[in-house]
Amino acid sequence: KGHGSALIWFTGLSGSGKSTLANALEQRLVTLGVHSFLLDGDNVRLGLNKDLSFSDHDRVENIRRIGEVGKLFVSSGTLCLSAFISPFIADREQVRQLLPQDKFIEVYVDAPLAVCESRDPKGLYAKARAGEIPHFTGIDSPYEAPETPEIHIKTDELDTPAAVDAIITYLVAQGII
Ligand code: GGZ
Repeated sequence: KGHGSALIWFTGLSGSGKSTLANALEQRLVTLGVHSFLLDGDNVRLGLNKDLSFSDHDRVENIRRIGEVGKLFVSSGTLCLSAFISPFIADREQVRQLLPQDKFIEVYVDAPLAVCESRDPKGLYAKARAGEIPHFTGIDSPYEAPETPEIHIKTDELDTPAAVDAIITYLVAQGII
């Protein structure tokens, strides 16, 4: 069945649950017969953007390129999901400006730093605290939270299926799916 295209932009700290939520949403969309495509670190930072580091300068370029790729997917009619920390408000707003107003959906995947740090699925926070990973977001590199995201998910209060439900409800209400 037909559906609208859009760029669903997940932003949040490492360990906040962006990838988990984006993957769960992708699975749910499959069951609804909606074709989508997920841009994440696995398919972008290891490929298109493998020349980029985690300096502020390179993060800006990382997000700029992902925004342009997302725009291409949207212009092809795809529902595109993207899951990157994207720590800077200005960069996310620049991506928003690439798209028609109703086609950029910012999802703030919100968990307190202490919660992300306690999850530490890859042990990266421990390494960052030990000084082994410089410029780690939330430790010695900033994260600028969205002020007015389209969707705000507190992952320490809502389980993944409920969070997916909230996003699906929004997409239906907007007439996107
Ligand atoms: C933050 C880092 C860093 C530093 C490596 N700071 O939890 P993860 O491992 O799987 O997700 C993080 C990912 C962040 O890449 P993004 O492309 O999403 O970042 S940004 O949007 O800011 O460009 C983390 C890992 O890469 N990682 N070094 N210094 N996260």
